This record gives sequence, structure tokens and C-alpha cells, in this order.
Amino acid sequence: MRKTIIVSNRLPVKVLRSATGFILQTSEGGLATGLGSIYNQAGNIWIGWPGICTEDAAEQEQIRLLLQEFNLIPVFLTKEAIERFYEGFSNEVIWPICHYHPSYAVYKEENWSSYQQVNTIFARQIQQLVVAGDEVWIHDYQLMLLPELLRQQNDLLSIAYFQHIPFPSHELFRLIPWRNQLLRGILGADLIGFHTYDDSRYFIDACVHLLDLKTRKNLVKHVGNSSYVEAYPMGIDNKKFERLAASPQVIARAAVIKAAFNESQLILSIDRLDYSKGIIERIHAYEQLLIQYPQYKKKVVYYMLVVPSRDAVSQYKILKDEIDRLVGSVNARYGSSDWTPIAYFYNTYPIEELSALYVAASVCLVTPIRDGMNLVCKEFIASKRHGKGVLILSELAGSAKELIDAILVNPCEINGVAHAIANSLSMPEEEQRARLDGSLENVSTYNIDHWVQQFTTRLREIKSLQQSEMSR
Ligand code: GDG
Repeated sequence: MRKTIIVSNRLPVKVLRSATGFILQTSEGGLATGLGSIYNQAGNIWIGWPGICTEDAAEQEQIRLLLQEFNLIPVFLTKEAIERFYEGFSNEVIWPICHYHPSYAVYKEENWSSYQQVNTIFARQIQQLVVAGDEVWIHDYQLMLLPELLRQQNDLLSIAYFQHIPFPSHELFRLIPWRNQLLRGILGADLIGFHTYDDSRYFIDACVHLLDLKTRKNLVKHVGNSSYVEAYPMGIDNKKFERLAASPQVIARAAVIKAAFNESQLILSIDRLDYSKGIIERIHAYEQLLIQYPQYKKKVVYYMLVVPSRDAVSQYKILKDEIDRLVGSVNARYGSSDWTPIAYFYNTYPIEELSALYVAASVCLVTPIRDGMNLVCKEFIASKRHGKGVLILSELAGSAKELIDAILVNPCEINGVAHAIANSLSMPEEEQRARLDGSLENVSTYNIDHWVQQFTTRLREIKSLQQSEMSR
């Protein structure tokens, strides 16, 4: 029987040491939920790094057994590999280039070697598990070389690659010294997916300009294979966020949060610590709101949750210091003994707390400089089936292509964002509801199940198309 293998850098669980051995911490992320419908089925599996480094064979065996009953298979990586392949190459070359920050890219041969090695480790492990006809769905930019490595080993696999981050213009991608190997790596897949049509076009352009390949519409032709390159905007588990938002516990918690801020209107942002998320620009925009619309002083609070991420990478440490400094400066300059303009938290919260924040917020500010999709804005919308609220969304987030009823802004236009916040704070309730309903329709229809369904159906369609072409 044909099986499906999901592959990602990280498994949807984290293995933690406990007093008696190891325990699993499950991920509540949308991807884990959506793909649950696949890997939880008997015979299917998910392969990835379990979030812990150990070179002890007995410990590895213990972890393997622990994961096995959830259809999860660990790929063990050394600390050095995590530093070079993950932090050094994935997050210091591919991430900044794909997010239009070329000056943050650090090109080191040893990190590139590690990236190749880790992709090869994944390929070897998968090779032991697959048979002809199986489907392999590879997730994200840490594994760009994997499709081709698998294709070389087994021509009869159905291989799909989905990239969760943007794909940049070929003029940027060409800066990467190993750009052609990366492109060829991805092209091992039969189906290549991005969140937006633009990203898919940029990828096709890169294949034309950098590899000199021929294309026909969304089909890229190359030696031995051809790949379909298409857009699949990812959705969320909307029902989960609707359910949470309607639960008495979350409603009560939202009331407590609002009371803690003297019933001020809350402006909310939630991002991982990342320079692509536009956090610095957003603080400047909020400061402009306080300068240009002083009537909002003591009437609003900017609740800013920054989730710790990649703090071993130097650019992230610098960003964290800059945020700390800027928040301190705004609070010191505009605050008073009875009002702190920015409530800033550097923490990870349980999903119930996020839900309470979505419910309590009057405005949700999602203003990345670049974002493949951005799920926070969709979660905010799903949490607003009842009640009111306004979403301010960067036109540079993939989600802006779908959530056209949000207030769309250019995150670098600081005054524009400040005006958008002011307009949102005073927006009539009927307009808020109409905009929310428009977005809700999108978020509910194109949810995570729809995304998984569309993508996997298309992969099967492409495979049977290829088979009928071969038999002709
Ligand atoms: C990448 C792409 C693309 C945040 N804080 C907490 C927490 N979260 C959850 C949110 C949301 C997720 O993390 C963040 O997703 P985003 O889409 O906003 O951003 P990235 O992490 O950069 O994700 C992005 C995504 O992949 C999917 O393809 O949209 O463009 O960059 O779900 O709710 N969850 C919990 N506690 C927190 O404190 N439990």
C-alpha cells in the first residue's frame, strides 16, 4: 500500500529530558494539526529532528521507541550540525535572502558543507523507509536539497516540496554562492508549492535566469523530470480558535486582561523575535500615534508579545537589544505613573492565553517587512466570530493577498501605519463587523484542512498525469 511521509526539519513534538528519561511536548502549531490527518494514519510517518541532541546510542533508542507509537521517526543531529546547518546556513543565508535582507547573510563554506551533510542524512534515512510509489512531502527551506537527493535514489517516488517562507527575486537569490545547487535540489520535486502566486513566479524566474531552464506556464522542465510550481496559501485550524474564543475560560481571562489595563483599548502584536516581522518599525509607528493623536494617551495600550526565537544567531541578539531599548525609551518618554504605553513581554504563552489576547484586543497589528504567509492575523480573525476588532495587515505578508478586508499598510510608511491605527481605534462598529465577516469567510473556507487536501490531491493528479504521459 502506498504511504505518505512528511519530512520537516523539526518533528511536531519536542523531546525533553525528565527525571526518569524522556517526555514529549506536543506542538499546537497549525501545521502539526493539519498534517495530523495524514501522519496519524496507520502506515504513514513524519520524519524530523526531535529537538534534542544526544549521541548516546541507548538514549537514541529510547527516544525512537517513545516516538514510534505516534508514527514519528527522529533524525538525530549533532550540536555542531544544528549550529552550522540550522543556525549558520538555514538561518544566516537562506532566511535573510528570502526575506530581502542580503546584508544579514553570512556565507561560510563549512556551513554549506553541513547543510549538504544534513540533507544527505535525511535522504539516507528516508531511503530506508520508502518503496516505489510512496509520497514524500518535504517542508521548508532547511531541506532544499532533499527532493533531488531522493529523486536520484528512487525515480518512482512522488515528491512534493512546500516552502513556508517567501521566495525572492532571482536578483537576490543569485547572491547565494550555492544558488544553483539549491534550485536544482528543489527541482527534484514533482510539485513545488509556495504560499503566493508571486513567490511561485519568482522561483520559476530564478530557474530561467540562473539555470537557463525552459518553462511552460507553471511547469519547469529539466533533465530527467519536470516540476509543477504552484501557489497554495496555507490556512489555520479556524475551528480551534473559534472554539477557544467562545469558551468561558478564555472569555473570563480576556476580561481580566482588559481590567489589568484599566479597560484601555488594546493594540496587540504577536511575533517570533525576527527582523522580518517589522517590530522596530511598528514601535516607531506607535510612537507616532502618541505624538500625532495625543488624545489616545492613557486610552490605549500596545500589548506586544515577542516570542523568543533563534537567540543564538547574532542578528537576533542585536534585534532583541534594539527592541528593549526602544520600548524603554517610548515608555520613559510618554508614560506616567498611572499609564505604561507599551506592555512588552518576551515569552511563550499557552494557546489559551493567546486566544484571550485575541479576544481582548481592539486592534491586531501584523506588520512584517516580509512574511511567507503569517498565521497570527488569521488566528485573530478566527477569534472574532463575535465581538469587534480591526486587523491592520502589512501588504508584504502573504496573507494580505487573501485578507483584503483588513486595513492594508506598508510597514515602512511609519506615518501611514500610525494613521491606520488611529482610524482603526475610531472605526464604527458596523464597519469593523463587515470587515471581520469578509475575512472570516476566507479564513473559514480556506482553512488548514482545505490546504492539505488541495496540495495532496494535486500531487496525486500530477503523478497520474506523468504516468499516462510515460505510457504514451
Ligand atoms: C513561518 C513563516 C508562515 C506565536 N507565539 C506563540 C505561539 N505562536 C504561534 C502563532 C502562530 C505561529 O506561532 C507563528 O506563525 P507565523 O505564520 O506568524 O510565523 P512564523 O513562525 O515565522 O512561520 C510564515 C508560517 O511559517 C506557516 O507557513 O505563515 O510566513 O515565516 O500560529 O499562534 N503559539 C503559542 N505560544 C506563543 O507564545 N502556543
